[in-house]
Amino acid sequence: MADKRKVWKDNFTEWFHDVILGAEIIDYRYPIKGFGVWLPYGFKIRENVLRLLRKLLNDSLHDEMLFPILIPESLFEKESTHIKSFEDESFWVTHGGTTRLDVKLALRPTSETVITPMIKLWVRSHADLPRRIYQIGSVFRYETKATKPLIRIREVTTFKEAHTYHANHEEALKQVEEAINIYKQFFNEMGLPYMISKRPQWDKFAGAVSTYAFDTLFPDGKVLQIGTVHDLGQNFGKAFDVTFETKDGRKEYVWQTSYGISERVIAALITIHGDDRGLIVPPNMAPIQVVIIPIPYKEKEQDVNNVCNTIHETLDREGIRVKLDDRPELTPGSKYYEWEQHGVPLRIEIGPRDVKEKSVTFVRRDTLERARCDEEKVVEEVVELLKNIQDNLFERASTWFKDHITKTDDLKEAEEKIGVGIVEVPWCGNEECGLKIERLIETRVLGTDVETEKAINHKCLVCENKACHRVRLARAY
Ligand code: P5A
Ligand code: ZN
Repeated sequence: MADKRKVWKDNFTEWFHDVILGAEIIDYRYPIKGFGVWLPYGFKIRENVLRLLRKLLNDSLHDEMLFPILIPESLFEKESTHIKSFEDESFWVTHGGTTRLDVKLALRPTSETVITPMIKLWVRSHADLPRRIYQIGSVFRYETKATKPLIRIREVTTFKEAHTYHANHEEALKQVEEAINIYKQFFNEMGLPYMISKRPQWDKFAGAVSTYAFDTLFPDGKVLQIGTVHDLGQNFGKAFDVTFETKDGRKEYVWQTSYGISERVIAALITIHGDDRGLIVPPNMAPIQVVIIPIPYKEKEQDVNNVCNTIHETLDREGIRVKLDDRPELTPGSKYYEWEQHGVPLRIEIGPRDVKEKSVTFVRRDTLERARCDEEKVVEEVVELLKNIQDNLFERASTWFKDHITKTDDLKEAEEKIGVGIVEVPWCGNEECGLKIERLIETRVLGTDVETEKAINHKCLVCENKACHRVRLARAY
């Protein structure tokens, strides 16, 4: 199916900037690069996203906590791979007032080195494990690549990070699986298509044994990493000397995982569902699910307004997030424009004909189709339509996503398809070949499929030796 969204696709960057300001999501004109202000409408979307995340985590035995924002250099540098990667990417506090500090303090870019030393105080024996905690707050990364609204920012204001501690590696690996399942549910509810790849060794999280990443695809053919799950092994346990007593009285280092999500998922929500008119917010996440717009006609104003008020009350009572836009100074047309741009999934129009026929008119934001129903059936119809819109958005996005994945054994075809989407090619598994292909066709190796990581009967695209995987390639944000 051809995509009718033209501006969205051909001029994606401009489209994205227009939408986040036009729909009042976030304003990055604050005079520090990569720092922004959540606007009221964006804040409400963020709240809905976080409500879902909190529910999924609380229901699976995670405890929400809050840790300090500063890390003394002496702690931060304990895990050597971790500090190597994050040292240059951190903001550092060097002074208290005008006095130079004895120990520099980093603004946390992530909190492994904040939480692990505290776990050392709390965990004594296997009976204290497992422990699953998470926090939601700001982290700071002095990103060197160009910053991008919601996508690559320097104050990540919506960083949900989970950290778990276990008595053995099997249990930690089970937690990795559990985390992947939690994120699958999360993205399904958001209506976002994704693929999960085991990142190659040279692109894993600093300090991790393995990294599993969720990637989604943008209209410009580039992938965006929208979440990661890491098996940290005992790397931090050893660096921070966190031991516990096992069942048979031995001392062992603790096993860890961590997984994180940021406002990038809101960038994905905006981008993947939007169209040439602006945002389309899936009903599950929409601050306003239904907007009612009166179409007053001379002498019928009072009747129209009465019906609008009744319907507003009826829907509100049912727990539907509904708004009646009765601003008298604006024309219905300018209201349509505004709420379409803000992505309200369903619009109800009520005019003199509707009043007379005791009916209401619907316009759905995803397809722009119109429909009518009896006034007394309005609740059932709204519930049904919202569900329909939610499902349709996910399906449309998933189809588009699948249509942009190409499997090929041919280097030339891989090169052609790489600017359009994701390409899967046979790979021998050697780092050298992986890095070579990244240079050869200007791409990124996303990694291998976690579920079908079995041997295949093909030749590596680079060295022509036997391939053991299909590896995914794409240009990436
Ligand atoms: C897991 C949580 C971590 O930091 N420590 C705690 C682990 N992993 S991560 O991959 O480095 O980050 C998790 C997710 O955060 C998003 N992200 C960002 N979003 C916006 N701007 C940034 N500068 C930024 N950096 C990371 C990514 O989605 C990443 O997967
Ligand atoms: Zn090879």
